Order: sequence, then C-alpha cells, then structure tokens
Amino acid sequence: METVRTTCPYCGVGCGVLARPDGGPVAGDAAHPASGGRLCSKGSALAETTGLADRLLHPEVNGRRASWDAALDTVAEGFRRALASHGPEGTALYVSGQLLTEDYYAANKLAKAALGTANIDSNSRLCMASAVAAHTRAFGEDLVPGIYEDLELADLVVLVGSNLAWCHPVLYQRLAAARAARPEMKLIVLDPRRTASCEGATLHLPLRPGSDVALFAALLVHLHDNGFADAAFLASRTEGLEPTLQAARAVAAEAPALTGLAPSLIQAFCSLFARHPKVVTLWSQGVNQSSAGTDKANALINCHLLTGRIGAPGMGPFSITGQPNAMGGREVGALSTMLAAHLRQDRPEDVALLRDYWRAPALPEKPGLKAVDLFGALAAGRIGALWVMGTNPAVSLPRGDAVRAALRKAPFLVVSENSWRAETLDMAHVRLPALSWGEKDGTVTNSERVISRQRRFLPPPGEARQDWWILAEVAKRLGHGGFAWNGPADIFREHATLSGLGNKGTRRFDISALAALDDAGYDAMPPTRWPCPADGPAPARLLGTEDQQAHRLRFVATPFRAPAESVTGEFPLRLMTGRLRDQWHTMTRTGAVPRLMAQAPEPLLTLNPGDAPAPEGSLVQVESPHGKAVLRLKLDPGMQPGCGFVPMHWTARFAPAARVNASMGGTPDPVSGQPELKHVPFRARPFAAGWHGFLIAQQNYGTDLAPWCAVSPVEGGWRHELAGRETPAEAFARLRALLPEGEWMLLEDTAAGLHRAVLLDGDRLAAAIAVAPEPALPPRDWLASLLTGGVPESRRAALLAGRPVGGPPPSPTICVCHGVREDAICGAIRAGACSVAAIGEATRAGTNCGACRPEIAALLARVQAEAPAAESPVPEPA
Ligand SMILES: Nc1nc2c(c(=O)[nH]1)N[C@H]1C(S)=C(S)[C@@H](COP(=O)(O)OP(=O)(O)OC[C@H]3O[C@@H](n4cnc5c(=O)[nH]c(N)nc54)[C@H](O)[C@@H]3O)O[C@H]1N2
Ligand SMILES: Nc1nc2c(c(=O)[nH]1)N[C@H]1C(S)=C(S)[C@@H](COP(=O)(O)OP(=O)(O)OC[C@H]3O[C@@H](n4cnc5c(=O)[nH]c(N)nc54)[C@H](O)[C@@H]3O)O[C@H]1N2
Ligand code: SF4
Ligand SMILES: [Mo]
Repeated sequence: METVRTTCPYCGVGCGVLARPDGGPVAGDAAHPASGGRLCSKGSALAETTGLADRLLHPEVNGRRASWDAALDTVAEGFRRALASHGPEGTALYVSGQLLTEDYYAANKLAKAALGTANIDSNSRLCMASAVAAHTRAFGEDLVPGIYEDLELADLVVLVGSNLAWCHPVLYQRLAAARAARPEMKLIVLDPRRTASCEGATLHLPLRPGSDVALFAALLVHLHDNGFADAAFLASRTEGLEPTLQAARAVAAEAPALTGLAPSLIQAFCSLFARHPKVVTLWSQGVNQSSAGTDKANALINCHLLTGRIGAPGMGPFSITGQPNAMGGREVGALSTMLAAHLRQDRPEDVALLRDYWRAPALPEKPGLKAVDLFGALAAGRIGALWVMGTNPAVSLPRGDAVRAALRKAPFLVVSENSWRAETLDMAHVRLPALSWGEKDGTVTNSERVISRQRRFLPPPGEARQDWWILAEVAKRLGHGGFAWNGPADIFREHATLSGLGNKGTRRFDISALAALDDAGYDAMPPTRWPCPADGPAPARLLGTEDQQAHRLRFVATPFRAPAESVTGEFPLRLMTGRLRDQWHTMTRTGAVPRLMAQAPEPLLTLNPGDAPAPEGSLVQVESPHGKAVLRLKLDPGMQPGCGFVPMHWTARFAPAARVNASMGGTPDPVSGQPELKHVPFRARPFAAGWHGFLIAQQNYGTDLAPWCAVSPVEGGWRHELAGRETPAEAFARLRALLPEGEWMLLEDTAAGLHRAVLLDGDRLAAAIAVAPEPALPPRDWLASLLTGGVPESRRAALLAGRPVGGPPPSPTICVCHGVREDAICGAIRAGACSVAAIGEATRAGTNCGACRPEIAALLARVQAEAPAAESPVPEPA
C-alpha cells in the first residue's frame, strides 16, 4: 500500500506520519527530523479518528441544510449587515492554532483586508500569547532561538510548567533517550504537582502556583553574584541589566516564602543551573497561562541573557508550542495585535507595506480585541457578526457560562467545524463543514521553526471544503479582489513573498526562498526550517554569537505579582487545570476512541490526601467564585497540599456537570492578554447523591440519564457513570425501563439499596446496570470488555458480580498502544524485571510510543518498595 507522508495534527512537536489512503493504521515517518519515526499514543491512534461518525458534512443555515451558495451568501450578508450597523470593529473572527498556515493566512487577510478589522484573535491567545509577548520584549521579534537537538545536547534541561511526558511525548522520549545515553545529563522540573515528567528527574521543585518569577529572580541574583555573568556577551549584545537586577534583588530574598520551597532546594537548583553552561530552559502553560505569564517567561529568559547561554548548541530558553500550527498562526499574524509575516502593528511603515501588498485601503491601524475582551464585547452587544473557526470556545474559554450565554445571544454567529462534538456548533446561525486532517492540504510549523506539509490522503467527505476556500468565497462576495487562489500553493507563495518584502534582515521570519516553489515543488516540499531567505542560507539557531543578524537583546525587569485572585477562608485551595496523556482538548477527536479513553474514563479532581473532603472515589463539588463542577475524587500524595488539578477536557457532550472552565476566572496578563487558566481559588465539598451507578450498553444513551453523568466509549459500546438524588430503587427502575425487554438476570437487595441487572445478546453483553447508595460499585472494565463477545455459559453467574469467578480483578490499562494492564506489569516486576526496558521486553508495555514509561517507572518503584529485595534480582545494566 502506497503511504502518504504527512504531519500529526496534534501537538507542536510536529511528528512525521505515514498515512494510508485505505484508512489503515498510521506509522511514524523515520525521515522526519522532529520525530525520526516515533509517534505517541494519540499519534498512533490517528487512523481511529478519521471515521465520519459525528462529522458535519453539509452547510446549514438556521438549522436547515443549505447549498454552499446559499450558506456563503448568508455569511457575506451577515457580515455586510454588521459592518453597516456596528462598523468594522463590530465584526470579528476567532480562529485556531489548528488551522493550516494557508487557511490561517486567508482568515487574517479576510479580517484585516476585506472587513478592515483587527478583530481576529485565536485560541493561541489562551496558549502562546505570553511567550509571544516575552519573545518580542526580549528579542524584538517573536522567535524561538533553539531547536529540538538542543535538548539532546544540553547537560541540564529545566522544564518549567511543562508536563512534557504527556503533552509532547515524542520530544520527551528524545530527551529520555539522550539521558539514557549520557546518564550524567540532568533534568529539573518546576511544577507545583509531581507529574509523569518528574519520573527520573534529578530535582523536582514543587513551587507554589504562580511563584515562578520569585524563583528566577533568586536564580538571576545567584548567577550574577557568583560570577556567572558573561561580560562580553552582556556588553556587545544586551541592554537593560541594571533595573532588571534591581527588581530581582527586591524579590530574591523572599523566594523561599513566595515559592514555599526550602532554601536548600532553591540553592541546589541555582547551583546546578550555574554549573551547567549547556542548559535549556523549556517552558509551557504553567508559565504562559498566568496573569503574570509574560513576566514569568522574561524572568527565565533574563537568566539565559545574563550568562550568554542562548543560540548555541545545547543551550537557550525554549518555548514549546501547544498546537500543531501555533507557530504558523504567529507567522501569518492572525492575532489581533499583529499584522502578517512578523510585520508590526505599531510601526506605520509596516502597516503601509502590508496595505500596499494586499491592496487594502481599510487595513486597520490599531490592534483589535484579544480573545477574552472579544467575548466580553460580544456579551455587551458590540459585535454584530462573529465567525469561529477550528476552535471550541464554548468549552475552552474561561468564565465558560458567560461565554456560552454570549454565544447564544450573538446577533450572527458562523461556525466552521469538522465535528458535531464541538458544542459551539449548537449556537451557530450558519454551520460550515470544514475538511479535516487527512482530507486537506497545506503546511504547519512546529516548535523548532520547521515547516512541514500536511498532505491529503482521504477523499473529501460529504460537501466539506477546506477553510481557505470558504474564506476566499466570502471575501469575493464582499467584493475583495485579493482572494483568487487556485489552491494552497498559491497562498503559500503569497505568504512567502510577503515575508521577504522590504525585509533585508529586519524581520527574522523570512521564507522568501520558498516563494519560488511551483506547485510540484510545494507538493514535494520536505520539512524546512526558517529563516530561509532568498538571498542565502541562515543559521539553524538564532540570536547566538554566530548569528550576524541578531537584534540587540533586552533584559526585562519582572517585579513579583501573585496570581490575580487570592485564596481566602471561603476558597482556601488553588485549582490548576491542564492535560491528560491521551486526550486532546475538548475531546472532539480523541473522545470517541476507546483506547484513548481508557486512561481516564471519568473527569477527576486530584487532591493531596490531606485536603480530601471525602474518601477517594467519591464525587465532589468544586466551587470557585465563578462557577462549579462535579468530579470524581482522586488522591495523590504527589499533589502539593492546598492545590488541586482538573483536566480541561470534559465537555457537556461527555459530562455536563464537569465542565471546569465555568469555574475559571481567567484574569488576563496585562501585557499579553493571556488568561490565567491555572490558578483559580476554590473549595471542594462532598456531592450529596442518593444513588450512584453505571450503565454499560451497546449504544450511547446520552448525558441526560442523571444529574451527574459521564459517558465514555468502550470497544463495542458505551459506558455511563451516573449519580443522582432519587432513591436507588427509583433510579434502577428508570434505567431498566430505558433498555429493551429480554432475559435479564437480576440481583437485588432492596433493603440495602443494591440493584444489578445484566442482559445478554448471544455470547455478547447487551447491557449491564448497577445502582447502589454509595460510589463503591462492581468494577466495569471486565464487563465492558464483554460487549464484543466471549461470555461462556459457565461464567454467566459471574456477570452480576462484575468480575470473572476466581480470575484476577480487572486492572487499568497502562500501555494504550499494546493494551498492557497494570497487573501484567506488576507481575513482570515481581518476576524479576527491574527496569522499564526489562518490563518492556517481558510485556511489550512502553515499547511503542513510550508515553506510558513514566507510569511504568512509578509502578516499578511502588512494587519494589512493597517487596524490598525479597527476590533480590540482579540489576541489569542501564
Ligand atoms: N495529551 C495532550 N497533549 C497536548 C495537548 C492536549 O490537549 N493533550 N494540548 C497541546 C497544547 S495546545 C498545549 S498548549 C500543550 C500544553 O502542555 P503543558 O503546558 O505541558 O500542559 P498543561 O497540563 O496544560 O500544564 C503544564 C503544567 O503546568 C503546571 N503548573 C500549573 N501552575 C503552574 C505554575 O504556576 N508554575 C509552574 N512552573 N507550573 C505550573 C501544571 O501542574 C501542569 O503540570 O500541550 C499540547 N499537547
Ligand atoms: N481550563 C483550561 N482551559 C484551557 C486550557 C487549559 O490548560 N486549562 N488550555 C487552553 C489552550 S492552551 C488551548 S490551545 C485551548 C484549546 O481549545 P480549543 O481550540 O477550543 O480546543 P479543540 O478541542 O482543539 O477545538 C478545536 C476545534 O476545531 C475543530 N477542527 C479541527 N480541525 C479543523 C479544521 O481544519 N477546520 C475547522 N474549521 N475546524 C477544525 C475540531 O473539531 C474542534 O472542535 O484551550 C484553552 N483552554
Ligand atoms: S508527540 Fe504525539 S501528539 Fe505530538 S506531534 Fe508527535 S505523535 Fe502527534
Ligand atoms: Mo494550547
């Protein structure tokens, strides 16, 4: 079977994928420089996400199917009306780091050239805006100086607010392999909670949420006062050290109190950093998603500038991007504070250049609204028409309930989407079916500035069209002549040409060498790193002493600011939110894949045991000053006391009571406008329920079965976790009545409120119900596995107990790729496997994507601690 070389549509690592036009399993592309053939659990499961269930396949206007012509006319008319009633600043686009560069370019041009509004913002405002602002303040331009190889060449890697093992697994595996080859290489993790990325780390600093600036102030002062400043680099390449050092001094002494870290731990961190010139400081959302996010990023960049550790092999500050094309969106300038091709809104000559190039007399001269303000303006009636594309703001923005209310009363809302699983689609006046990964063509740029092709290998389903085409059709209807493209290659050439226009080294984003590609050259384009100017090669690493064109680098003073909302007696804890290993954002892609749901079928609140309001496994209500959510409680001694963690992923499609963003305050950073999505104050209380239960069935019965419901796909059917206020008997009768008649097997103890029922369909399970007054219920894993068959006559009696007679209790799947369960891994350890590699040899666990290796390492430590040296296995060489 011919395979097609393409790129993974998930995270910013940007791994190469070999995809099959018959929809068969994908493989890693060994020729891709980012990944060398590796894929993580999400990437490996890509073929399971290309089905058409839940796909939006036809345009709709006001809930009725419409022709493309009618839908596009309606969109153009809606925007024309809004222009007339509200002016250009009353129109807006809200787009996404998951659009391809060509689509993104078209969206930006439609907003700024055809509508004449700077109100185009992106979910990148929730993601990368603080990194962008910090880069711009320090480097004069938004650029990442280093490349992935630097993580392998470094002697010390510091992860700041990054759970790399789960969120950028292939890069983490590259780092882990480098450490295995050079065991002297160090890893330090700065994260309030102990994450999978801490497994095997040299140091973990569980700092208080929001306190990073204090820690880096202490580091800056330590480096300066102990002779680690690079005087030559400071003199020739930087400015602004003195005020920065002064501001740092004002905070450094308070660092232990502000971070909650022992002075000895801070000292250990500072001296490791000082002693390793080859250091990469990689940061992510624990830094960016903060009301002091830009300062946090500049505080760590300051330490690299002081020591001249930037732009050379194995060293530098490194902002890892979240989405597959977060970087491409910044290149095309599709944020309300940028123009295009790194042209700056605050430079009149740049505005003039773009106005000429686009023949856009209406090009806005002032920045537009940033995401949070944009939705505020929508709520206040100041936006007459909004177009949402490739993002699900009804779920992902803070103050979720207010955002949903604003979307519902929007005068005119257009949503371009792939999937009905995106709730924002429910609120749209016009629904436009967009092509999805595998069906569309274009480019994306990963975290190390490598532009890769995403190529089509599947036929377009239904009437879906690629976003650039949809945008161009609307622009034409609005009378703009600059959208006559025949395909993404045309757009790419226009974009590449612009990047070189009037540039002469003033903007490092220059890909003018690629403007000469013909269609065949564009199709065949190998992964290519920018800058690639027409007038000759550029270095791979930027801003170092080798880089002749580097701008002067600026220190930025970063006085300490605590998170915007303080904890109080009423809301004494701090809630952090973030990601799980196998889910992607609002679950529109990964939520329907059984093996990706296996790691966490329900939304969890993780607390330190000392903060638990109820026993583990109970349902608890999280309440913040802004909203509430009900979640299953998990206890973890690795969680910092006083803090909690909830994954961002669950939506009303999967668990309506567990949408965490209703509770997020999201105060924006004053410089970048990025909302604080990591630090809201909260309290947790037991959730009073009259009954708890589950329903496992061949179909999805939806989320209305009970006041608390979490649905998840399993092979051959669906699992529904439930709780409500009725009596167990009432709830059981109601659930039973939903299901078909048949030969039900029942087990009931009405006095105790215990009810169980099982229905078979040949040797397959058709349905299983369990209801009880308490959350302790029979295990579901084994029952769910019977939906695909295999219940012999002799084992039927066991069904009501939920576990095979005499068999081992079902245990959770650890390795999703090979389906290896915890009990098999523990068995291998007890049989003598004493390294992650040996466990892999015995069970295959962790041998594909490797994302579960930190979990395997944790199990290894746990089991070895349980049975100290009983069998004293001979340790293997590392
Ligand atoms: N599996 C998976 N991978 C993904 C994604 C996904 O949805 N699923 N999404 C992609 C996207 S768009 C993004 S942006 C990235 C995000 O990647 P990451 O930023 O690595 O992920 P998060 O879980 O959001 O947050 C990272 C860590 O910040 C910590 N943190 C919270 N507050 C603070 C603080 O004040 N200081 C410090 N130092 N740390 C803090 C949290 O405990 C958390 O472990 O992941 C990308 N990769
Ligand atoms: N509490 C909390 N909230 C967060 C975060 C957090 O850490 N905590 N993280 C924030 C961050 S970093 C991010 S990046 C956001 C992510 O939040 P969102 O962007 O809202 O999340 P997604 O689920 O990725 O939404 C993308 C949508 O685009 C659709 N789509 C995919 N490809 C295409 C395409 O080619 N064209 C079109 N038109 N549609 C497409 C998908 O079906 C999906 O519905 O969430 C933010 N919100
Ligand atoms: S690490 Fe995983 S999610 Fe990220 S690009 Fe690679 S395969 Fe895709
Ligand atoms: Mo993100």
